[in-house]
Amino acid sequence: MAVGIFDSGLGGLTVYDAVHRAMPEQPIVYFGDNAHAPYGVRDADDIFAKTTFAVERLWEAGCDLVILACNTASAAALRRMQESWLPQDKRVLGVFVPLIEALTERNWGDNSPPREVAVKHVALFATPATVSSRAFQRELAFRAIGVDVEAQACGGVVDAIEDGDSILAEALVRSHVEALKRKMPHPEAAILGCTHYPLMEETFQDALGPDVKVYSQANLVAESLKDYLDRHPAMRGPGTENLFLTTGDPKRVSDRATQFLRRRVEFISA
Ligand code: DGN
Repeated sequence: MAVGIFDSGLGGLTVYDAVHRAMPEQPIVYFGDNAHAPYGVRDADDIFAKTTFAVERLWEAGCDLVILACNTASAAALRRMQESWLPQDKRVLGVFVPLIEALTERNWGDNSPPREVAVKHVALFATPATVSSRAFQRELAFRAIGVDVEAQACGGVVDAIEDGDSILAEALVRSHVEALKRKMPHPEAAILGCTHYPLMEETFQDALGPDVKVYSQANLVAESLKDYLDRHPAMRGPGTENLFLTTGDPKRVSDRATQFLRRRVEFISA
C-alpha cells in the first residue's frame, strides 16, 4: 500500500526525500497543491477545505495513510479532521507530534501525562498561519509542562525559497532570528516548523549560534513513519511505483521540483 504525502506545494519534497531514504522500497504518492500555494496566509476554513480535497485524492490513489507534510495544514486542519471527518479505516498524521516527541524525549505514541522536560526555552519558526494557530503550543502542552515557547512568523521566506532567491531567503532568515532573539535572548532549542526551512537549516543554526539545538522535521517525520509502519505492517508496501500529483501545471512543477530535489521527478495532473 502506498503512503500519501501532502503539501501545499514543493516544500513537502523535503519530507518525501527523507521518507524515501529511510524506506526506499515503500511506494509513495505525493500531492502538491501548487495551484493554491502558499497556504501560510490563508484562513483555517480554506486550508481545511483544500487539505480534505487533497487527502481524498490520495485515498483514491490507494493511500490509507497520509502524512500532512505541510505544517500550515497540520496546524489548521489535522485535529479537526481527526475529530470529525476521518473514517475509521484511514490514518492522517501530522508533522508536529514527531518534532515534539523528539524535543521532549518521548517514544512514539507515548500518551502519558505531561511532565517536566530538560528544555525550558524553545524558539518556533513557522508561517504566519501556523504561528497564529498556536497548534504547536497546544500539542506541546499535552506532553510537557514548564516550557516557554516564543514563536516567530517568518513572512517571505517560503516565497524567497520557491523563487530560488537564496540571498533574500538568507537575509530574511537572519532578520527573523534577530527578531526572535529580541523576545527570547537564549533559546535552548529551535523548531523549524515549515517544510521549506530544512533547506535553510545551516543559516538558522549559524544565526542562532552553536548552543541552540535545531530540530528539523523531515528526518524526524521519516523516522516516526518508519516506526509506525513497523508496528502496522498491513499499511506498508510493496505496491505501485512512486507517483507525483499536482494541481498546478505539471511541466512547470516538474521543472521546479527537479531543481528543488536536485534530481528529475515527473509530476502529473491531480
Ligand atoms: N508547506 C508550508 C508549511 O510547512 O507551513 C509552507 C508553504 C506554505 O504553504 N506557506
